[in-house]
Amino acid sequence: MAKEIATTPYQDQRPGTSGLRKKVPVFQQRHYVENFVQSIFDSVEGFEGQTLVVGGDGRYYNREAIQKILKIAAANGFGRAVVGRGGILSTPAVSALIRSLEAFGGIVLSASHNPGGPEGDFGIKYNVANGGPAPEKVTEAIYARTKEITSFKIEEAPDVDIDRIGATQLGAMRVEIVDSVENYAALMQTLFDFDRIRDAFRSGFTIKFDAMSAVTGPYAHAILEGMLGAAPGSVLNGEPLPDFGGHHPDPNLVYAKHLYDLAMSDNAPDLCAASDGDGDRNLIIGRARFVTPSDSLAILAANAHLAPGYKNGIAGIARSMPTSGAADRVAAKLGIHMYETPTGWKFFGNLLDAGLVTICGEESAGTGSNHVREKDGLWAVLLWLDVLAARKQSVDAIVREHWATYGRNYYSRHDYEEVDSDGANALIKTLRDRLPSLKGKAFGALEVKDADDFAYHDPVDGSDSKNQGLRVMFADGARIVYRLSGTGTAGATLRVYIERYEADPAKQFVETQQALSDLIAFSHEIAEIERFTQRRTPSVIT
Ligand code: VG1
Ligand code: CO
Repeated sequence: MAKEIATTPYQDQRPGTSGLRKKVPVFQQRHYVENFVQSIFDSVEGFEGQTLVVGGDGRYYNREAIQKILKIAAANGFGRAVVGRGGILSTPAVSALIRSLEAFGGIVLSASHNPGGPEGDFGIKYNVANGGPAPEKVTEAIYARTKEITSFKIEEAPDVDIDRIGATQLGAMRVEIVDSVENYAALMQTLFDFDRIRDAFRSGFTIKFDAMSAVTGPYAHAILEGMLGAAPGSVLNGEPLPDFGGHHPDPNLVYAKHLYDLAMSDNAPDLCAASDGDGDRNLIIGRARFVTPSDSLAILAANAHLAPGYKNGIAGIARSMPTSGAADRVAAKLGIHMYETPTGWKFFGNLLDAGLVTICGEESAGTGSNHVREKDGLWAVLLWLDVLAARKQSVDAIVREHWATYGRNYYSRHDYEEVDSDGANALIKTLRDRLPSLKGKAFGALEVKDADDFAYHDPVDGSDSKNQGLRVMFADGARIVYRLSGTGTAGATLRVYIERYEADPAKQFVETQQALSDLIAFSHEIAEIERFTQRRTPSVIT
């Protein structure tokens, strides 16, 4: 029986860059999940009798949240819920399912690359019918609703058994438990030449893919080892654990250092790769060659036509503003348009839906295409594999050739994590006020050509997004960008993105931090980082 239960609103349920993310104990507060989920349903229309896809990355509290969501969805009038077995669905797999089932939307349970466990992070994100994260006007409506909500509807019924494939009834709603991997794997087969990749493995190509004890384990086992014949043991940490084995499931050079060390060692496989908690990010390291996410986007865009799914070429490329300009040079050469959007995948949805772009990417290790409306970690690995199999060259050789053709964008991101929020806000405010006076100013041999606060006008729906990051642009094309993270759950995280372009092939092999050292020093000076954050050095460098 559906019941209406009285509740008190919370004031802190504003979705960030990618959904609502908080510490687990915050979500465990009375009616915290119920309020947010009911607010989602209160903010959208027309789901009566429709399908909702539900799944998450398996982190602590995934199962409890799913039970609540199913009961609330049933009481609100959804006709069907489709859930990954055990509650497991990667973020791109949710997106793919929403699209193949023509569902009304979906709910993704994840805090992505943040640690899990009873004291770790949890998150809830709502995706719309195109399979992508809800646009800002929807997330803002949800937030407004959470501040006023006085009751929620919930089906009073025993928990659904989500571990057995099959269908059951929950009130008037049908619940279908489906295989977590099947639909996604079938989609991958339509995009890539599985025979060619299988041949490469048969001829001795080697891979190590680290699923970081998070959601991609089952996908990687089934696709890489199962369908493509990579050697057993190619997938590391392939079992999703509620606390990710106590690790930080963030595939970067800090949290996946063991993979980097392997790639640099004498026994390096041809390709080392990893994905994050919810399976939408990727890390690519060839033998002795780390590929920055910004370069990976550019290289994949330049080579996508080699894969069957993109054989007719790509319509355009989109990248988030802080992502390096490497992909811009590919777009220019291909004669296609390049779109620069604010951080977060939700800004790519309209461009993809309108057919303006085929490939999108972010410097934070997210790459994807029009096959879904989320970034997709395994997709990026498979596209790399297909390109490597087609070109029969090493990762290193492909990267070097790319730089020789297009030039190299030296790029690094410096994160100052969990700094004092007031200090971080003051830093941004002070710098924002100072931007006009920076123009024309010299820093060493570099002169500031322009400085602004990035704003985006969506060419498809005409919406505007302001205050998306402070940009200091130098005359030679170098750039420093400052913004505050919208995914953290403690204090504030200052992200500083530093970039310089080098056209001369003879100067393309300097160590990155070295190549950027003067800009790094200016990044401290320009924003007075130490004064506002009490930090001299970043906590994470990617
Ligand atoms: C970060 C990244 C951003 C990414 C977002 C979600 O956001 O910078 O590029 O889209 O995480 O990724 P922020 O606001 O903390 O900089 V994930 O893998 O959490 O879904
Ligand atoms: Co993620």
